[in-house]
Amino acid sequence: MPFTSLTDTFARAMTRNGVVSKPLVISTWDSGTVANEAAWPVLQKGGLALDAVEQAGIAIENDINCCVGLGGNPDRDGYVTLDSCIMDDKYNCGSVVFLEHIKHPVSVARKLMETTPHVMLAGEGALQFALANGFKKEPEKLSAEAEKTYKEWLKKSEYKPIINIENQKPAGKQGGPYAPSYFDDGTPNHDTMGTLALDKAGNLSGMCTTSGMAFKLRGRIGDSPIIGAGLYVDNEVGAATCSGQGEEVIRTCGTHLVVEGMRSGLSPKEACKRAIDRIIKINPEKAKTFQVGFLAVNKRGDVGAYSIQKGFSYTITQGNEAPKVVPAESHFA
Ligand code: SD4
Repeated sequence: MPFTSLTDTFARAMTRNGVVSKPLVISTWDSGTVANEAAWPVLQKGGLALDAVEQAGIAIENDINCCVGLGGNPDRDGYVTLDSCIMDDKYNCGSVVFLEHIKHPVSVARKLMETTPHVMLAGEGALQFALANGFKKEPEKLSAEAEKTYKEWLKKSEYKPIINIENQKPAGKQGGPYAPSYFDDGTPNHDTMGTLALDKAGNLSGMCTTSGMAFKLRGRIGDSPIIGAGLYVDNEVGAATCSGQGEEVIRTCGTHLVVEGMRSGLSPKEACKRAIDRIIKINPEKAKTFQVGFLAVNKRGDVGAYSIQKGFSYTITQGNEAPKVVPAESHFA
């Protein structure tokens, strides 16, 4: 093995303070514990980062929560539509958007990545692909939690279907009548799961899975299934994922920006901060009304996060430690 490659391998295996930091897995939010617990056994056994992140996605899609999987909140017409993507250490990626009736969109995204030349499938075609590949069609039924939240939303939002929708103006803190940034009780309208893993061999992979913003306009796609927006993995440099208001992430190619920041020498946290600063700079007033949080890891296993508003967190699992929830620093206190 040539000297440079040995040095490189050595450098990649160590963090700055000399502690080996792989394998590791990080996921958005404190609900990342569920994801990490599913990913960790794969990594511990020396398995692939790709397998680990898929397991993370499956676990959270099985969970009933507001914002991921068929148990999540519906769009404004009452249908749950799912978005997910996955990316490995060789720039292979797969994505499904506006997928209905399928429990594990992350696995459909992986199937697409591994068995076709394509990167993205939408709606009816994505469903058709899933069914053709043995995924089961689940019945159209809201989880009890989602049904309750939806009924509540219908009452308070004085739902009026599709009348001059383009003319509707953002409404105060809600940031728009279709997909509120915050619910009336103050809880944020997001909890997308993004997971990044660095395996024993030093390779990175990531996935992102969501039911998107609750009560979104039917057919609306967020950042989560878009490569370079909700997820990006460059095995030479690092990987990033995010959660929050997808439109703001799409217009800045958020996670690609974070990874390029790391390529130019920034730490994961600095790179996340720079991407957040970019979003805020576009419209500092508007930035007060929504949340975006980035999460990143570099090839050495250094981890960092940064968000616009307080409250974003991530879960990290490494070594023999139990999953640890870490609050991210934010622009606004
Ligand atoms: C979206 N980014 O659809 C997603 C929502 C989200 O945590 O992050 N939820 O825009």
